[in-house]
Amino acid sequence: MARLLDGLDLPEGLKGLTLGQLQQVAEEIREEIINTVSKTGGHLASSLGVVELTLAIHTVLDSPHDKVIWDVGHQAYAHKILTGRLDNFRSLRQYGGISGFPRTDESPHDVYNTGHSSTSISIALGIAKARDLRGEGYSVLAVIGDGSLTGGMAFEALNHAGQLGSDLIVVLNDNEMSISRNVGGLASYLARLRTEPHLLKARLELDRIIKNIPVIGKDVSESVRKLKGSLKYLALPSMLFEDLGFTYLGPLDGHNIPLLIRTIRHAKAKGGPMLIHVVTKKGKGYPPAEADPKTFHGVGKFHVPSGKSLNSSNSKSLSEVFGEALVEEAAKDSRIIAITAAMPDGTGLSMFMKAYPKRFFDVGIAEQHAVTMAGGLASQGFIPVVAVYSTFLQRAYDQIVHDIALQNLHVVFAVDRAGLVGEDGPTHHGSLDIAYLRSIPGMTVMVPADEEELVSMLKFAIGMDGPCAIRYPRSSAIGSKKTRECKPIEHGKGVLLEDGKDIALIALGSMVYPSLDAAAFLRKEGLRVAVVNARFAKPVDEALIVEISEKCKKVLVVEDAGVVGGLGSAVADIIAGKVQGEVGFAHIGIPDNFVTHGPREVLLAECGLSTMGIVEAAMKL
Ligand SMILES: Cc1ncc(C[n+]2csc(CCOP(=O)(O)OP(=O)(O)O)c2C)c(N)n1
Repeated sequence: MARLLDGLDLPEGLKGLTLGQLQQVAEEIREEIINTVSKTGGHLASSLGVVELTLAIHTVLDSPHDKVIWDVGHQAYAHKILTGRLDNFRSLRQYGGISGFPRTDESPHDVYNTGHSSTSISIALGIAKARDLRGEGYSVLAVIGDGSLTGGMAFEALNHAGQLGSDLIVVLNDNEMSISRNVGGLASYLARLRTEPHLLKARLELDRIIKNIPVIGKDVSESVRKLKGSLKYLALPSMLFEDLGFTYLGPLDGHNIPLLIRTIRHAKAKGGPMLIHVVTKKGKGYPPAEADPKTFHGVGKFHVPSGKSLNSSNSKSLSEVFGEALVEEAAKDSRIIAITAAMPDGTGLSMFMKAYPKRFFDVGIAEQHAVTMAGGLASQGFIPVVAVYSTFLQRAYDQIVHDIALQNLHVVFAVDRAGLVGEDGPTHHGSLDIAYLRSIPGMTVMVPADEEELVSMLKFAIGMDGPCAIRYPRSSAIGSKKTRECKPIEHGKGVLLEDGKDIALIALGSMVYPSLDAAAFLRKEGLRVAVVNARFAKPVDEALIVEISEKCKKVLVVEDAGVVGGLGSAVADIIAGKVQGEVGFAHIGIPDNFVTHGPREVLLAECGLSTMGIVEAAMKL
């Protein structure tokens, strides 16, 4: 049967549909999302949860004249389908295909490039203010999840927006979940709003009565004091959003299309800062995702009828290797604490969470707080290990500098998903960490070549003093491909893996094995190639670099990190300042631009970071 979706002129076409037709479109969108994500992987559960909400938004608003901003943007698949990308949707997250996140270069309906959490209200407020300053008249609506609302920026923006009073609609999409179950006092507060709506309504009514009683000078009138002091008033849940200056509407069923349409219309007509609290089910409409929204938050390929993963690899991820090793260390040293910012599973810390619940903290999507809290713990003699993805640690830069390094505190940063991450694309690539960490005084930065080195570095980091980071990519343990014994880690020392005279390949982390392969290839061409595993991006092994540069006279640095400020810059400085005689130098890494999305291996090869890319760069040199 022909789909209604295919015949519509979207998004305008939604406006003339009956409720029954909108519900049919919702089902068709769900099917399209499930079928596509089962082949491409992606953020399934979050997107399924907002299908009705997205339909309601695009039925009421006139995008792109009206602006819709999706927080994180991982839930915007229905938005993409409804705004001109239905035909292309099957290319989701594929190299050359449409992105898994809103992209301004993909559609005028994507107002902002997003991927990191808790930014939507700030963006929306900025756009609303731009509109006001120009005297224009469009609506601005931000959709933010309850998980993303745990990020400090969201509160900073609510605080400011409430005061400015501009027309702005914030839709709080409350599904009780971040990636894992949402955490913190805010989650309990939202639960109370959800479960006791009658108490909330009573509070709102009383608040409105109080607001309408005249206040004389500095003194609050007698009746207000009486009302505020009454037991009834005190027993009611306070209205955080109203106190911040928003009009609160909700909680309402986020799958009820007519109710959503009515409420968004009302919010638009009323004006001022409006907060609509919708309650949705993550994974809605696909039983395996409803039953296990955590697994289906971000999935690889799966079998649609059963929901079973089609991922055939059974080797461990480096995150799991890290998590297991940390549990082992924690058994030996009770000072070890593990901290995550809403990613216990992604970072491999879920084992630790189960084994040592009292020494484990999920702080919510609050990387800044995670780092500074670690500083507080370290100042009292604990050894905090903060496991955060490279791209999200960017957010806590000042905290690393000011609250950790400047105090010379012993905090270990486990920097996961370093380098190119693949299908999530430019917002998620962890290409800047070497540069931003290397520039901090007193920081140690280690990069393991394989799982054994990762474990050794973790042990070493726990045993040392001062701030240190271990950065490792999104990849599996290389297992049987591993060809080398791991020599003990020495602070600031690299390892000469193969000696040679014609050219030295100085490789960092995941580039060590491809460099060994490239050296083997070049040797067949008659070149005597030295290969160094740099191990430390800071402090760099100066003595080894001077020695090998003077010997080989040609040096190629290979790293899966940004070329600006990466290991290559450090090596170039050493060669320029300390090495006698002429040395030919080249450096390959992630170029100075934002790399697109696609399979990690394809993106690495595009940057020249494959065995043959290294061979080519070496030959050129
Ligand atoms: C700064 C930052 N930290 C972590 C993440 C990883 N992340 C992506 S989505 C998500 C959970 C978001 O939860 P919520 O806002 O409730 O949306 P839901 O997926 O439940 O719809 C997290 C932690 C991120 N995108 N940005």
